[in-house]
Amino acid sequence: MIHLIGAGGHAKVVLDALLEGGTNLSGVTVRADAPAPDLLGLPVGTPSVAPALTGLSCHVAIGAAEVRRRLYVEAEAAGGAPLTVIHPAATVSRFATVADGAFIAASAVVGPRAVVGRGVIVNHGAVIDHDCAVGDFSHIAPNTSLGGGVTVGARCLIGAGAVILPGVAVGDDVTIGAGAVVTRDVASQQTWTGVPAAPKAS
Ligand code: JB2
Repeated sequence: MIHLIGAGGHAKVVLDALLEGGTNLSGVTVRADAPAPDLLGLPVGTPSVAPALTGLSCHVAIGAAEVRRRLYVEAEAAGGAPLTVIHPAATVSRFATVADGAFIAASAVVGPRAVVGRGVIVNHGAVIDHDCAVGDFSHIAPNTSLGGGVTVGARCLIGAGAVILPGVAVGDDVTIGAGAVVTRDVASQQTWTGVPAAPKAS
């Protein structure tokens, strides 16, 4: 039995991956104040308080890192077990490590000795090359490319189409703009954009 938490855009992508993998869902929770969701035409429950989740595998399908982190904490407190979801059309090396609650989308590639942290999103077409490490609750957006040995900290957003050159280290809580090319290390809590990427002027 699987319990999906969230019913927005990202939930559709995760649900699609689950269904492609032959999974049946036990339920979907959304915020009580959320508008009626269109979740691929499936019925969606709307409990305002998390139901008892004992014995259920749970996946938090929400893009915002802090919300995703918090809801995993709540789900585990309610007895749920974080579930990793990997689309059957993703390519994940048998020598890679993917932690609990992560999501790997269709056409993503995770190379050998790469480590994908808890609750990470590796979105469509993203490439995580060999020996990379992606920290907990980060989001690697569609069509990004992380060269070999790249490290990305926790709760980062690596924007769509960004490229991070091999061996570069990115800190925690970093945002990299879409299409940026990161050629050198990025300290925590910074936003970098452009080609080559540089700190965004505030
Ligand atoms: O506290 C919460 C909560 N906050 C938001 N509790 C619960 N149970 N659910 C919460 N949500 C739910 O997250 C909302 O009710 C809604 O179902 C969902 C957010 O949907 P939205 O479509 O706004 O965002 P998303 O996180 O599904 O997708 C974003 O991130 C993806 C990675 C979008 O930017 C997508 O385009 C992107 N691909």
